[in-house]
Amino acid sequence: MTRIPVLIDTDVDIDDWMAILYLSMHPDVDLRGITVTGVGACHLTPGTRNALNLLQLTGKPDVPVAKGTSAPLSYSNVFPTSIRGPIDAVYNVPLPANPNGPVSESAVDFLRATLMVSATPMTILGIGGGTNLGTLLHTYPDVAPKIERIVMMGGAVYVPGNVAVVDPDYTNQVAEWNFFLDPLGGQYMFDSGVPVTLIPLDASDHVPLNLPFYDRIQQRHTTPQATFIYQTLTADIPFVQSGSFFFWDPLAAAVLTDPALASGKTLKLRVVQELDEEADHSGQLVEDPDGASINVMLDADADAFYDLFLNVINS
Ligand SMILES: [Ca+2]
Repeated sequence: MTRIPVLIDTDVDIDDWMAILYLSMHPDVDLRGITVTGVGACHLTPGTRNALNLLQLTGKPDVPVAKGTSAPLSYSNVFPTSIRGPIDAVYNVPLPANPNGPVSESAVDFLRATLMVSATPMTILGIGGGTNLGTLLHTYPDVAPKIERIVMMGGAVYVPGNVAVVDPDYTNQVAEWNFFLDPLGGQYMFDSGVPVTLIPLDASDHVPLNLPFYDRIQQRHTTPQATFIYQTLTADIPFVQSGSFFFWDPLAAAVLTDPALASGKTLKLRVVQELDEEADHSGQLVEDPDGASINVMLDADADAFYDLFLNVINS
């Protein structure tokens, strides 16, 4: 079969590392580039370096990496510094150094140029929120027909959000981080007309990253990529034990290659833009008859995901 041409937009968090390595190893995927956002878990410069080094680890050092921005299109919410530091440092787990640097173009310019010259429409895995992708689609709507679809991790439709779980200083109980950090970027993606397959918390809540999974990867990590994932999970074993760690971005990556892993329905959604510091709903996804038609995954097959993920990263 023809391999799927894929671009990844990422905030290079621990689950992004797993999603990037999974797609880089999947036989049906042709990874064409990675764009990094500093509006998320990583800071922009270390995150870009880590993306390059992950490509070195997986034997694809020449896949281009482009730096995006560190500022969201709306508000100035940020991920907790206590988490960003260890993520920037990859928990001090060693990665081989990629001799290449990032491309000179910005993420948005790189995405536009890459999409426009592609002979066939490309698929984008959006695992870093809507800043880079929303800016691209709002500024250059002519790229929309060049995108087959966006598979995006983000949002919470019928389940609670995860913002205050991670940072109790925020009052928001209804948003998921990717939409919370840039509600406008997310809305721009929805407005673009590009088909979106959304993997919200409704789906990822079914796929915990817990000790039973950790035991499996502890027993079976036969490649440098699987060994790296095992080492990073070991480095953050309290998170694995916490009950609040899920396969957010890797599930989205796996749905990109194997859509039958998840199921859901088409909903008309918009992203709440208004910020209310006392009972904040910004970044919430709400159903709206005038909203964008989004293919929303609401359930996922955890056992099938675990088997697929472990098989790909160990092959
Ligand atoms: Ca992410």
